[in-house]
Amino acid sequence: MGAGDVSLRCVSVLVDELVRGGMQHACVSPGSRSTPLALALARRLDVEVHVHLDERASAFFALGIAKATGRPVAIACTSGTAAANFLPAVVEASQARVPLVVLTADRPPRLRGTGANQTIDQTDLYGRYMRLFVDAPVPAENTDAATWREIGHRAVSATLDTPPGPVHVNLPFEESLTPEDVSISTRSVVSMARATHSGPVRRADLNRADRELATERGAILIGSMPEPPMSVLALGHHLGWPILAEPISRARVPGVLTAGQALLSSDAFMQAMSPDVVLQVGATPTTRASQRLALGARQLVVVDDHHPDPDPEGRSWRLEIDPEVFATALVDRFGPRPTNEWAEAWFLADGLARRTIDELYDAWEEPYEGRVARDLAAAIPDHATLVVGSSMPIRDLDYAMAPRDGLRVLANRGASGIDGFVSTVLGVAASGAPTYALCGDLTLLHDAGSLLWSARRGLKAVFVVPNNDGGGVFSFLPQRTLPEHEELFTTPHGLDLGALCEAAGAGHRRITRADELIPAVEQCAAAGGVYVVEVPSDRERNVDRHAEVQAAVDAALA
Ligand SMILES: Cc1ncc(C[n+]2csc(CCOP(=O)(O)OP(=O)(O)O)c2C)c(N)n1
Ligand SMILES: [Mg+2]
Repeated sequence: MGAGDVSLRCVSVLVDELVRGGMQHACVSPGSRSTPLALALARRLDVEVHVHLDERASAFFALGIAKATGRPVAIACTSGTAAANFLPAVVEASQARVPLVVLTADRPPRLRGTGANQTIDQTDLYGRYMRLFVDAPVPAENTDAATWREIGHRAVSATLDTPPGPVHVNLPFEESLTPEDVSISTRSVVSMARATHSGPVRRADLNRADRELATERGAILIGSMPEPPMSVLALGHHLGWPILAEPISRARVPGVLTAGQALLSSDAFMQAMSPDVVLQVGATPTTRASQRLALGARQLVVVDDHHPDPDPEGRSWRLEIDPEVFATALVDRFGPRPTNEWAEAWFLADGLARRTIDELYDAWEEPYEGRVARDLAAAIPDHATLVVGSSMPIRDLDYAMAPRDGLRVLANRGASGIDGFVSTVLGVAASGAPTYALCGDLTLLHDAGSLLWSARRGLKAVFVVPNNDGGGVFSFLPQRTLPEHEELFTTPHGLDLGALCEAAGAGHRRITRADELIPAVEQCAAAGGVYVVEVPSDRERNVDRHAEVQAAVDAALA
C-alpha cells in the first residue's frame, strides 16, 4: 500500500466521524497536497461536495450552508496561502457561532521551516478564532483507526459545543498523494447532537430575576438567535413589555414592535419613554440605537449561553444560560400581567410610527432603499430565507421590516464584514432553502469572483441590489464632511452590473420604479438560476428621504 492509500484510509475514518456528527456538506478547493482530503470527502455518497476555485469564497459558501442548516460543514484546502484565505469566514463563524470544520493539508513536520515550497506555519493559523486546533500526525500504516476516529470526534464535538464555532484540523501528508486503490467509499449513520450545557436556572438567579423584572417599565431586546425564541416572546407578552426583535433574531414575528428602530431613533420619544430595565437576549444587538437603549437602562440584564465580550465595569447582570431555558422558568412565575399605561404608550407610538413610515414609502414612486427592504421582506414567500448584507441593507431592513411569520433572515453580523456575501448566499441556496438576498453594490462586487464562479452551477437565488454607486453608508456617517469622502470612503465604481452578470452567466434585471420591484423579483425566482435585480439609487436623495421619514415619525409621535 502506498502513502496515498494510507493517507486516504486514515482521513476517511476522520471524515466518517464528521458524518456521524451530522456533516452533510463539504467544500473543497483544488490542490495537490490536499488530495487525500478531497478524495475522502468526495467518495462519501452521503456528503455533498461543492468545489470552489477561491478558498475565501469556498469558506463563506460553507458558512452559508452551516448557517442555514445548523450542521457542521467541512472546508478543505491545500497548504500555504490557500489556508490563509479561510480566515475571514472563520472569524465570522467564530463570532456568529457557526459550526465549521476546517481541514488544511500540510507538508510533513520535517519539511516545515526549511523553505520548502508552498509551506507556511499552519500551527494555530487562525489563533483564538478556533474552538479547537489539532495538528494531526502524519498518516502511517501503523497508526490505528482509533486515532483518526478520536480526532474526528473531538473536532465535531468542539464545533457543536456551546457556543458552536469553527475548529481546525491540520493534516500533514507524505508523498505520494494519490492512492493506488480507488475503491474506498464508506457510509455511516448520521446522529447529530448539539451540546448544550445549560442546566436549570439557579434558585438565587430566579429570585433576583423576580425582583429585576418586577418593573412595569421594561423592554426586551432580542439579538441573533439560532432558533425562534418562543419562550422569550411568551415571557415578554406575560410581562406586558415592548419587544424589539432584530431581523436576524428569528423573532421579528407578529406581537413584537413593528417600528422599533424608528422609536429608538426618536430623541424626544426616548427621553420620555426610556425603560428602566432592559432584558437583552441572544447575541449583542447590532444597531447603535439598540445598543444605546441597552446601555441607557437603569438595569441591563443580559441572558445568553455565552458572553464573548467582557463587561469590566459590571454594567449589566449577566446570566450564562440558554435564553429559552431562562424564559421558560420565568414565564410561570410571572403569569400574564395587564398592560400598564407606560407600555400602552409604547404600543400606541409603535402603531403611529408604522403607519407614518408606510404612508410615506407608498407615496414615493422612486425605489427608495428603505422601501426596497420593506417590500422585499414582505413579499418573499413563506419558508424562504432572506440573506442580508451589512452596511445599509441590514439597517434598512431593521428599520422597515414589518413583523411576519414564515421568513428566516440570515446575515453575516458576527463580524459585519461586507466580504464573502455572494458565497454565503449561494451556500444557503445549496442547503436547499429558497433563497433571496439584499445587498449593496460594493458588497456584491467584493465577492464578484464567487458570482463568476458559481452562477452557472445549478444554484438558485435572487439578489436585490440597491446600486448607489459605492458605499452609501458613509453618507450617513461623520466621514461625509471630509473632502476625501468620495475618493476614500464612498469609492464610486461606475461599473456595469449587467455586464458582470452577463460574464457570470447570471440573469440581470434593472428596475427604476418602486412598484416594479416585486414583480421583477417574482419573475426572476420563477425563472430559476442566479439573478441580480438592480435597483438604481441616488445617495444624496437617499439620505434626504431617510431624514424625511424620521422627521415625519418624530412629528407623529409629538
Ligand atoms: C470586508 C470589509 N471591508 C470593509 C468594510 C467597511 N464597510 C462597511 S460598509 C461598506 C460599504 C458597503 O457599500 P455597499 O455594499 O454598496 O452598501 P451601501 O453602503 O451602499 O448600503 C464598507 C466598505 C467591511 N464592513 N467589511
Ligand atoms: Mg452601495
